[in-house]
Amino acid sequence: MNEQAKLYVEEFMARIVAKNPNEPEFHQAVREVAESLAPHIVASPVLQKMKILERIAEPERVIIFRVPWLNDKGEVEINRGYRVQMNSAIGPYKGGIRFHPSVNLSILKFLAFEQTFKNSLTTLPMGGGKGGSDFNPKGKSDNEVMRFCQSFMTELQKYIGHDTDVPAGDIGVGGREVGFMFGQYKRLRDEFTGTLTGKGRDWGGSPLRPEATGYGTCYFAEEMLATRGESFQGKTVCISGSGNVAQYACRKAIELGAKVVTLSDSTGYIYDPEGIDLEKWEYVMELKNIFRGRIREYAEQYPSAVYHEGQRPWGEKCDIAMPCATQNELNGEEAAMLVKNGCICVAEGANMPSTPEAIRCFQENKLLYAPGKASNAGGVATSGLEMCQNSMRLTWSPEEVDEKLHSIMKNIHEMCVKYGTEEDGYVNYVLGANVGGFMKVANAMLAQGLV
Ligand code: NDP
Ligand code: 2IT
Repeated sequence: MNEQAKLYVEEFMARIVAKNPNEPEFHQAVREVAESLAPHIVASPVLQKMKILERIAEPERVIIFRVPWLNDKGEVEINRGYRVQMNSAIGPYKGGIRFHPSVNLSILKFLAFEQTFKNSLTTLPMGGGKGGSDFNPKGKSDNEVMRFCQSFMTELQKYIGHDTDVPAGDIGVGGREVGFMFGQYKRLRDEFTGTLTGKGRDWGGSPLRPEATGYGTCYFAEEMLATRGESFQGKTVCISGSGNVAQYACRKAIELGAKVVTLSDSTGYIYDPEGIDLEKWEYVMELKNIFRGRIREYAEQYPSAVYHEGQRPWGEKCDIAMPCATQNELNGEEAAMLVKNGCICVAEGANMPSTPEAIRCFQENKLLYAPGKASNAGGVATSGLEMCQNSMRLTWSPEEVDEKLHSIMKNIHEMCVKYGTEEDGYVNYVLGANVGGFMKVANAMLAQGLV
C-alpha cells in the first residue's frame, strides 16, 4: 500500500472510531475492508467525492426495541431486539438473526457490514442487514423460546417484508426459531410470503438451506485446494463449533474423503483421532439438534475421542482448518500453531473468526486462506434461491439447488482470483473478496444518487 493509501485508511478509521465509539468488532471489520479498498479509492476521484465507503459504513437504519416476555414461572423477562439495515443499493436488506447473550450493536453492525459485501459476491440481488437479541436460548423450554420469538416478531414485523428486509438464521436461530417467527409474522401481517428464509421444507423453505453454509464452505475450499493440485481426499480437518455450519461442513468434508478430527462448543473441544464417520456424525446431529446437548457427551459416547475442557482445537495437527463457531475464535498464536503443524488451507464457515493477527500469519506463510464473506456465502446465496422460489411459488429439487450453490461458490472463487491475485501469483482472498464485493455496491450507489 502506498503512503497516500495508508494515510487514507488512518484518517478514515479515525473518523469511524470517533463516530462509533466502543464498537471494536465493527472497527475491526471496517478496517479490513478499508485497507483492501484504499488503493482503489485514492485512485478514484468519484469514489472519494461521493464518499462511497463512508456511506457504506453508515447503516441506512438501525432499529432497537424492547422485547418483553413471560418465562415458564410466569415472571417478566426483558431483552433487547435489534435490526441493522445496512445497505439496500443492490436489493432488499438480507441477513440473519442472532440470539446470544453477547449480542450488541457492535457485533450486529460488523455482521451487517460484512453481509453487504458477501451478498454482493453471491451475484444475487440482496442488500445487507443483520439483527438479533441478547436473548439466550440455552436452557429455555420450547414454550419460552416461542413466547420470546413471538414478542420479538411483534415489533420487528413493522420493519421487514419480502421486498424490504428478509431475515434468516444465525447463531442461536435455526429451524425452530424461524418457524416461530414466521408463524407470528404471518398472523400479524396476514400474508404468506418469503419474508423469512430458512423455513421448513413443507412451508416454503428451500431444499438444502440447512446444509448450504457448511457445504458451500467445503465447495469453496475445494476450489482453493484445486489451485494447488490438492483436494479433501485423505486430508485431516479440524472444525470448530458444532452448530449448523460446523455440522454440515463436517458432513461434506467426510463425503469428500477427508478425516474430520475435531468439533467444539463454547466450553471445549473433542479430538477423535479415528475421525468422525457418518455414524458418529448422525449421533452429533441428534445430540445437538434434538437433545440440545453439549459436545463433551461425544467423548462419553465414543472412547476413541478425548474432550478438552475450556480449549479450542487449533493446537491439533491438520491439513485444513475450518473455524465454524464465532468471531475472533482463532488468534495469532493459534494461527502460528496451525502453520507449524503443516496446515495448508483455512476456510472460514463463521463470520470473522480469525483475528487480524491470525490473518496476517496465514498470508505471510502463503496459506490458502478464505475470509468468511467469500467462503461462507453459500448460506445466504441459498436464502436468495429460497426467495426466488417463494416469489415464483414453486420449489426446485435438492439437485437443482445444489448445482446452483456449487456454481455460485465457484463463481465467488473466480472473483477472488480475479481481484486478489498478487504479483507473485499468491491469491489474497481477502483483497479479492473485498474488492469484488465492493464494485457492484459502489456502482449501484453512484447510479442511485445521494440516498
Ligand atoms: P449455531 O448456533 O448453530 O452454532 C454455533 C456454534 O458456535 C455452537 O457450537 C456454539 O457453542 C459455538 N459458539 C457460539 N458462540 C460462541 C462463543 N462465543 N465462543 C465459542 N463458541 C461459540 O450457529 P451457526 O452454526 O449458524 O453459526 C456459526 C457461525 O457461522 C457464526 O459466526 C455465524 O455468523 C456464521 N454463519 C452462519 C450462517 C448460517 O446460515 N447459519 C451463514 C454464514 C455464516 P455453544 O453451543 O456452546 O454456544
Ligand atoms: O451470516 C450469514 O450469511 C447468515 N447468517 C445467513 C444469512 C441469510 O440471510 O441466510
